[in-house]
Amino acid sequence: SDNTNINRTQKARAHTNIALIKYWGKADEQLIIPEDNSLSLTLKDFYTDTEVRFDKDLTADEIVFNNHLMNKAESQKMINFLNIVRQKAQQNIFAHVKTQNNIPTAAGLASSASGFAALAAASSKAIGLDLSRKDLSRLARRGSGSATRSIFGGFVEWEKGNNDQTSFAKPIEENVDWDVNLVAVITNRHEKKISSRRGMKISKATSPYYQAFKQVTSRDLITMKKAISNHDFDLMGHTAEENAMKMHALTFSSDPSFTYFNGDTLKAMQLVHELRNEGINCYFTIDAGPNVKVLVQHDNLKKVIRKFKTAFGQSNVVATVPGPGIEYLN
Ligand code: 2P0
Repeated sequence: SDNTNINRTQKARAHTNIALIKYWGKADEQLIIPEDNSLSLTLKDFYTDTEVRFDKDLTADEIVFNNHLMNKAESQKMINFLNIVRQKAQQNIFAHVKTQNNIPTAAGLASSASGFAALAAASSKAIGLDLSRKDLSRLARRGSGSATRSIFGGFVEWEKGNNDQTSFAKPIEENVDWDVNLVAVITNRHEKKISSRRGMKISKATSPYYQAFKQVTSRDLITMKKAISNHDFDLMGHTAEENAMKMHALTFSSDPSFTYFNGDTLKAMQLVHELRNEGINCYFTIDAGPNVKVLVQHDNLKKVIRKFKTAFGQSNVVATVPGPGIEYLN
């Protein structure tokens, strides 16, 4: 086929996102169609840069992650994703992929969201597809659910849809021009033991509270959208914290039961409660790992940072603000 322009390097940057209304369960595991809509905030300082070049002389994909050449097992999810891209472009040609996580102070906040969003953007463009952001969101979804949302900046909603065509994210407020800050508290830098993929599957199959979670999540989503449109920080923070706890209740109530919390996670949650008792309005949310993210406004930011640095150490506390969607770097 005519692929004269294909042997060129395409670079893209995608930022990670933090879910304020959690995605926890799939209606379709193959296509990654979620059980419920979710809503997230894209973050400025945590991102992945990926470059892709398709090369007809290659006999397999070659993937370098943080300067380390991945073996077949490590790169299988990304190879599966590139197979989808090749199929869409009707090209049978392998790729050089170089991907770098730019997460301050090393691991702990590594994310499949920014990883697959960056890979979707770089690989689709490198192979000659010119996708709209909606179609890019649909493509990123095939790599990892949370990546669906990282195509867009600011506050983003992933509409669950009911098939490959209708399940994609939409921006709610791309340029967040009001006072929202996030402080990430790293309590453990090691990779989680139970992947989100496995954790949500166990929860959906076994937690007696799963249907209740679906009901409250649809209500929380409405409240969250109202909070965002009114720029109501306290309603946003409170709703995010409550929704996170409902998600984590699904892990505790699964069979076998499990949790992403460690002792320091609980300590960080307690510090947020203490700060609120002191009149400092801040709220936590926690993903499928032990690290805690604290939402806070500018006037209280320094106090919150000081409190967590004292408790967890200087290098384990990183502040950021809302960030942009996909960027092509060339
Ligand atoms: C989310 N989290 O909405 C949820 C809430 C964490 C808590 O990690 O199986 O890595 O690749 O679709 O996107 C979502 O898990 O799982 C996730 P897959 P993903 O961000």
